[in-house]
Amino acid sequence: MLHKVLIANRGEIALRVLRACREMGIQTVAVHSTADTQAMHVRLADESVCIGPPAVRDSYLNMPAILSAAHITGADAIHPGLGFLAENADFAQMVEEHGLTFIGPTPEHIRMMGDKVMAKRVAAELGLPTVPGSDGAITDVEAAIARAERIGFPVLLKAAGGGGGRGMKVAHDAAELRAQLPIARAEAKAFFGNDEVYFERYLDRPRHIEVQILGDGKGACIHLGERDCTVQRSHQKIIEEAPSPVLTAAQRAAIGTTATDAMKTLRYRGAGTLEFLYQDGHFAFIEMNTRIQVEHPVSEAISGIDLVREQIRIAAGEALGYDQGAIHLGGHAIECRINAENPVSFMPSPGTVTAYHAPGGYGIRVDSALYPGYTVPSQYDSLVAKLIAYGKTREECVMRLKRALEEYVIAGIETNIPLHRRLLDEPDFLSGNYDVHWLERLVGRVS
Ligand code: MV4
Repeated sequence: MLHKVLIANRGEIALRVLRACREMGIQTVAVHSTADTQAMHVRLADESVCIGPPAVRDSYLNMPAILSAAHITGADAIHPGLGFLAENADFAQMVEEHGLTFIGPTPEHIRMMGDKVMAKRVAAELGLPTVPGSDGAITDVEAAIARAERIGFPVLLKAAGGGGGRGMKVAHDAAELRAQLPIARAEAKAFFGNDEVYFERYLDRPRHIEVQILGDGKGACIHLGERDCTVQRSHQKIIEEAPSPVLTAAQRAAIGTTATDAMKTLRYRGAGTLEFLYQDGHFAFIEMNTRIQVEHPVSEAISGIDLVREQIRIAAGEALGYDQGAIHLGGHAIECRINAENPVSFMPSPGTVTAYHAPGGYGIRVDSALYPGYTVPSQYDSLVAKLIAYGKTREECVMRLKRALEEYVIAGIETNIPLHRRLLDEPDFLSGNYDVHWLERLVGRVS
C-alpha cells in the first residue's frame, strides 16, 4: 500500500482525498499557494509545502515545484484531484519518471482521451454509440460540406483539443459551415494550441448523462450507473443526480455494460467517466474524463463504493477484486454545487465567511473546505461546497435536499443557495422535463 500521498490540489477535493488517505492509514502532504496558507486542506494535512504565488500556473500547475515537494517530503504517490493537472498526460508521465505513483490512469489513456477526435474514433471502434459526423478531423472543406449534406444540417464544429464546450460553432447550412470553419480553427488554435476541428450532427435538446466506471488496469472494470448532469449553465454543472430520472433499468444496464466492455478492452486503470448526450431515447458518446469528478459523491451514495479509496487502492497495484454482480445501486442522490457567486448575475463573490453552519442529519453529506472566518480567495474556482442528499426515492431525496438548503448558513459571501431553492421548486425539474438548455432559458443567458 502507499505510505505517503501528496495531494496536488486545493479546496473541497483536496479534503476529499485527504479524508480517504487518513481512513487508509496513509500520510498526507498538502501543497498550497501563498493565497491558501489558511486553507482547510493545509490545516488538516500531516505536512504542507508552499509551492508558489497565487496564480495557478505558478503554483497548482507548477510541475517542478510539485515534484520537488514530493521529493522533499518523501511522498511515494501524487493524487491530482480534479482540474489543474488531473488530465495532463505529461504530468502523469513525469510523476512516473520520477519513480512516484500517479493516482490515475496511464499517461497513454489520458493523452488518448484528451484528443477528442481520437477519443471518439476509439470509442466507436470499441462499440460505443457516437453522433454521426466528420471522419475524424476536417482536412478538406469541400469534403466536409459534402459529408455534412449527407448527414444533414445543422452540424456542430468542435475542437479536437477542446472539451467542455469552449469554441463550439453551429452551422445550419453549407455557407455557414464554410464561414465558421476558419473561425473555429483560429479559436481552437488560440484556446487549445491545436487547430484541429471536427463536426457532428447538432442535437438540439440533449440531456447530459455520464457513466462512472472503475478499472484496475488488469482487465477488470465495473460501472456505478449513470449521473444526470443536465442542469447546467455556461457549461458549468449546477445540479447532478443519480440515477437519471429519464432512464429505465434496462437502458442503464445496457449503457453500463457497453461502457465497461469498452474499458475492459482498453484495460483502463482508475476512475473514469464516459460522457454521453441523450436525446429521443438514444445515447451518443461525446468525451471521456480520465479523473475523479466533482459530482462523484452521487455515485458513491447510490452504490456504497468509496471512489477515492478505490482510486488509491488501484494505483497501489491492487486488483479491483469484485465484479459487476457485487454492485447494487439503490436509492436516489442529488448534489447541489454551492458556488461563491451572486445568485442572479452569477458574478464571483469572494470574501470572508463571517458565519457558517452546514446542514446535517439523516441522508445529508456536505463536502466543503469552508469554516467561519475563512476568506474565499478570488484567484480560484468559485465552488465552495457540495451538498448531497440521499433518499430511497427521488421525492424523498428532493424533500431532504430542500430541508438541508434551508438549514445552510453561509454569511459574508454571496452564494447560489437561493438559486438551488428555486430550482427544487420548478415543476419541470420535479418532473424531469428538461434538457441542457433548460436552466439558461429559465434564468436568462448572461454571457
Ligand atoms: C453537442 C451538443 C449537441 N450536438 N454535440 C457541450 C460541451 C461538450 N462537452 C459537448 N457539448 C455539446 N455537444 C452535438 N453533436 C450540445 C452540447 C452542449 C452541451 C452538452 C452537455 C452539457 C451541456 C451542454 C450545453 C450546451 C451544448
